[in-house]
Amino acid sequence: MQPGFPFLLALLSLLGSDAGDLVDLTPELSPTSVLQSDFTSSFTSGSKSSSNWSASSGSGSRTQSFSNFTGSKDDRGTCQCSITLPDTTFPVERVERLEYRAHILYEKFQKELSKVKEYVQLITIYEKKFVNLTLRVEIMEKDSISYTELDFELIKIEVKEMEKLIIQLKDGFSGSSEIVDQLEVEIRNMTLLVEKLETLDKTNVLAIRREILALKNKLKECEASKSENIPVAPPVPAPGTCTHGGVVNISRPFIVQLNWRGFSYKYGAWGRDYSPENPDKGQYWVAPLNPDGRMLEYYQLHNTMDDLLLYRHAKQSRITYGQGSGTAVYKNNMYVNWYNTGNIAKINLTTNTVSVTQNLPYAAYNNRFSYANVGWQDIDFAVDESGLWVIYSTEASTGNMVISKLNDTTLLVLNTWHTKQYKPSVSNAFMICGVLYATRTLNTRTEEIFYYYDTNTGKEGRLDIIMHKMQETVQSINYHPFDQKLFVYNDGYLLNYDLIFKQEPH
Ligand SMILES: *[C@@H]1O[C@H](CO)[C@@H](O)[C@H](O)[C@H]1NC(C)=O
Ligand SMILES: *[C@@H]1O[C@H](CO)[C@@H](O)[C@H](O)[C@H]1NC(C)=O
Ligand SMILES: *[C@@H]1O[C@H](CO)[C@@H](O)[C@H](O)[C@H]1NC(C)=O
Ligand SMILES: *[C@@H]1O[C@H](CO)[C@@H](O)[C@H](O)[C@H]1NC(C)=O
Ligand SMILES: *[C@@H]1O[C@H](CO)[C@@H](O)[C@H](O)[C@H]1NC(C)=O
Ligand SMILES: *[C@@H]1O[C@H](CO)[C@@H](O)[C@H](O)[C@H]1NC(C)=O
Ligand SMILES: CC(=O)N[C@H]1CO[C@H](CO)[C@@H](O)[C@@H]1O
Repeated sequence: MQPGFPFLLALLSLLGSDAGDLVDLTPELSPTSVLQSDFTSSFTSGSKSSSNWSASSGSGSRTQSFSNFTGSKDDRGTCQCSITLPDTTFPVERVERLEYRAHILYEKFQKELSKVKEYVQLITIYEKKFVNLTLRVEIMEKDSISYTELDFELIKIEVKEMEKLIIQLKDGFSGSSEIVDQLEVEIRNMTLLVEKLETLDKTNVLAIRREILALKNKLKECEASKSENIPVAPPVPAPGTCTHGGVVNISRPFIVQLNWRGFSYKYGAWGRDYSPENPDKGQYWVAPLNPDGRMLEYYQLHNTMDDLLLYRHAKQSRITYGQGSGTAVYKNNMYVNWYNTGNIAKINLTTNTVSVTQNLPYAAYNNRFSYANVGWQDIDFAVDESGLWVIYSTEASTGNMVISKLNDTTLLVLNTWHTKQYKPSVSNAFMICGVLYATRTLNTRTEEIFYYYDTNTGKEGRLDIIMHKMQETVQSINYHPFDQKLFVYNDGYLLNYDLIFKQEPH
């Protein structure tokens, strides 16, 4: 007999259906007193509480105690002892079968026991995991911004796995176990909590994250396709160069400030000196006309844009012969139309003295062919990458725009181009890379760069680039080759525009 049998019995009964083998064993025990006594003897040695087992489980007259025996001494002094057994045939086979069954059951029990140990270990592990999960969920609950969708997904997967394991555990345990049940409830709770957290995502963190991700991907795609299409072209042409296909668009205006003389000085010009030798060192100049809209008398210079913005460190100068707002500055010299004449003058900005005057051949002047809505600008200077230009009209050109390249040292005309664009119907004009661009007024809020003349090719044509403005009238436009900006004097306000050039692969 196995000594662990009674324990096994007790345990198997706990395990429910697995103990079913024992149920049909029980009736076999009671009718056999011998079996009982045999059991009892073994019990007596191992377990005190079972010493009266045989007496209590008796049923009818056949049940007898093993203590019923008689002893005697024969005449030779030999002790004789005889035990009377009520059943004459001892069920050896049954006992052996029982022993075998007990053995099988014991092995089964050992297996179950090791399983239980395994489960206990698993449960410990999952309990730890659970604590970890709970902590994480608590952290997520506290800080609603820091959790991510991935966190949710991971926790969901883990909870799912644990649910599966718990179900397996339950199947393994045929009976019910409190720990397992509790764990199951907790896992259900966890699932609900995670779901609730997701739906409680009031700030739409997840949705926003998804959108950001989508946008990022779009950007990536865009960049990828961009780098496919244009492998080496720089985003903008290098400052001061002409490696582009001309102006294709213009930014909205940046309002720099009101001119230093004030709101009533609606006429004038401003810009930045350009010298190819020091392209980024040019001074900023502001030249408002007198309130008559004709005479240029005072102008100011600033070394930096900051100074200009703060109206500080200004160098103010006075001249007595300037006319109109067609002024330009190139290599530290200011170029103006000499008052009441068709002459042009060059003023050294360091000394504020006239260094050269020249007659501009055949140029119309004194409002003969000025710009639309702007008086006294029959002669308009322009500066681009290649140097100094002058835009005007002649009687011979019947008021159409004439472009001349000037020697900026001598103010002599180097070359002249005749356009088919009537100057008084143009609101203003500027030069970029040898191309004249002309604007016209669409309404009080917009101008249009509508015309170009390319002195490199002699070609002219239409454009339709919309140019927003702040006030009604554009008094002057000057271009700076290094900044690649337009400097616009707009009814007393100083505006800047960024130019967008056509990318030209070479
Ligand atoms: C055993 O049974 C007898 C008779 O039923 C009883 O008097 C006795 O107290 C019992 N002993 C134990 C240890 O239970
Ligand atoms: C939870 O477990 C992970 C590893 O599985 C660990 O990185 C993390 O720090 C744990 N969190 C807590 C709160 O214990
Ligand atoms: C499950 O959640 C309910 C309510 O949310 C709570 O009353 C219960 O104590 C939780 N059970 C466990 C085991 O955490
Ligand atoms: C020009 O630029 C403006 C923004 O400054 C933009 O809204 C417009 O669509 C552009 N036009 C063209 C034809 O690219
Ligand atoms: C301006 O005049 C000053 C003094 O005479 C001279 O040093 C300078 O070179 C002149 N600048 C230009 C651009 O001609
Ligand atoms: C401009 O004139 C000066 C003086 O005559 C001369 O030295 C220079 O080469 C001329 N420049 C051009 C571009 O013709
Ligand atoms: C206590 C008890 O059971 N005594 C029995 C012992 O055996 C004799 C004869 O076999 C019976 O007469 C007694 O009753």
